[in-house]
Amino acid sequence: MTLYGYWRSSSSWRVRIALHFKGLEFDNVPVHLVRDGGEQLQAAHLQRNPMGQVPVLEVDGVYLGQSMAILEYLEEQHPQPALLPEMPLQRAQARRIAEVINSSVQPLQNLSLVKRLHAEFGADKVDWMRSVIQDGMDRLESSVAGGVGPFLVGDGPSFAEVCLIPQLFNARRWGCNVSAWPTLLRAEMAAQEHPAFLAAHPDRQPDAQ
Ligand SMILES: N[C@@H](CCC(=O)N[C@@H](CS)C(=O)NCC(=O)O)C(=O)O
Repeated sequence: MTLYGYWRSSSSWRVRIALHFKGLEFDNVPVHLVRDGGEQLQAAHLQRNPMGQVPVLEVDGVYLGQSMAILEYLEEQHPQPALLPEMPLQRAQARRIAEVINSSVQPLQNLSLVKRLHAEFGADKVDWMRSVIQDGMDRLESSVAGGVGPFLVGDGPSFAEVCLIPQLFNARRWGCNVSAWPTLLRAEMAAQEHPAFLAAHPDRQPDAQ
C-alpha cells in the first residue's frame, strides 16, 4: 500500500494512525500542499484524486480517497486490532464523534477554503481558523462530557481518537483555548500512550519541515 499524504494534513494523519495501529506496512509519498501552488492540484495527483486533496491510499492499483472511507476499508480488511468497539451503539458513537470532526470542523479549516475566504472576502485567516475550531470543538466537548473515560468510547482508542488527536494539534496551532475541553484532553493523553499515535505524529514524518 502507498499513502499519498502531507505531514501536517490532519486527514492524512488519521490514516497514518490506523495503518500503524494495525501494524500494516506502507510506503509514504509526500504531496506538498503549499509548494509550487500545491502539488495536490497538479496533474499527477489529480489523476489519483480529482478532488485535489490528500490523503489517497493506493491499494492494488486502486486510488482510494477520503480518510473515513479508508479507515472503514482498513477496519474491514484488518479487523484486529480494532479501531471500532464491539457493541453497535458504541461503534455508532465512535463514528459520530469522528464525523463531527470530519464533516463539521475539518472542512472549515481546509486550505483552499481559507485562501478563498481571504482573497474574496478579506477574512483574517487566524481569526477564522481559531473561531471555527473553537466553536466546533466546544460543541464536541459538550456532547462527550460526563463519560467515564479515559477514551471517548469504549476501553481503547477508536475512530474518535483517530480524528481527535490531529484536530487538537490544529486547535493548538491556531491558538484555541484547549483547556475548555477536559474530556477531549483526557482522551488525547490516553491515546498518545499508544506507539501508533506517536509514529503517526507530523514531526516524525519524512516531509516534516
Ligand atoms: N474529507 C476529506 C478531506 C481531505 C482534505 O481536506 N485534505 C486536505 C488536507 S487535511 C487537503 O488536501 N487540502 C488541500 C487543499 O485544500 O488544497 C478526507 O477526510 O480525506
